[in-house]
Amino acid sequence: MTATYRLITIPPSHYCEKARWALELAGVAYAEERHPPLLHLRAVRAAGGRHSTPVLRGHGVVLADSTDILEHLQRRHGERWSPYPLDSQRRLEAAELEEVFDTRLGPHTRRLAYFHLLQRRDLFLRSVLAGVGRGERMLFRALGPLPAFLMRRGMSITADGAARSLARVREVFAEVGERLAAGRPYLVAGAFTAADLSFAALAAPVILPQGYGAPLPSLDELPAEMLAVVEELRASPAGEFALRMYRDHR
Ligand SMILES: N[C@@H](CCC(=O)N[C@@H](CS)C(=O)NCC(=O)O)C(=O)O
Repeated sequence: MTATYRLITIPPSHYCEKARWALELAGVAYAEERHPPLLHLRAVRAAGGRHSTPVLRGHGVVLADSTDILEHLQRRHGERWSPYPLDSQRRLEAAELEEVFDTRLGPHTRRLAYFHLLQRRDLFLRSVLAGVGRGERMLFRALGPLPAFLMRRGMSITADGAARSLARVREVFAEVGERLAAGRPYLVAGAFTAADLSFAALAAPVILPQGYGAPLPSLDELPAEMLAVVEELRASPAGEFALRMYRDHR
């Protein structure tokens, strides 16, 4: 297959994972171009994006948001997998849940994970530099503590911020758990949709599932405090659900 799409990413980014996973389910060929945080800006702008990853470019489109990418896949490549149900009520439900996870879950799992990872330079570098080109790898290392400083400032990554984020994550996990309590296998209707994919991908930084599309730390190398969080969330009904989505659909 010829890769006619380019996907600009930050390797461990869970919004990028959302796009990668969807592209793969849709059976669409793409070439991923990985950049570390901050150094991603030049590549994002050159590809026609604003400041964030993922950016998907090709076939005459530039899409700078993960949800826009899923909607595009539905419109143009929906034969193998349809992210949104065809029934309009269910479609709305899936899109609303996706938005909830994009806005109320993603920023908090990210802040929580970075809070712990930034205290372990070895784990942090391995994760953000995975698959990055040699020049940017060297430059990122040469910048020393500056990227971590700017990331902490840009995302308010502090102990208080991480504690608030953990509370937000627990809230969304509880809501998802309640939704699944009726014994339903998926969040909307009887099929795997954008809602399930978004939840699992955006929960991934605190669940650390097998099959994630970029290297994440393994459980046995996590700082004790982060391990406790991951174990708690994995054991919840929503955490078990996210792990199952990875097992069955990734
Ligand atoms: N709503 C966006 C959010 C994407 C996002 O927050 N991406 C992060 C990586 S996890 C990013 O690129 N942050 C760097 C920046 O915004 O400068 C989407 O769904 O694509």
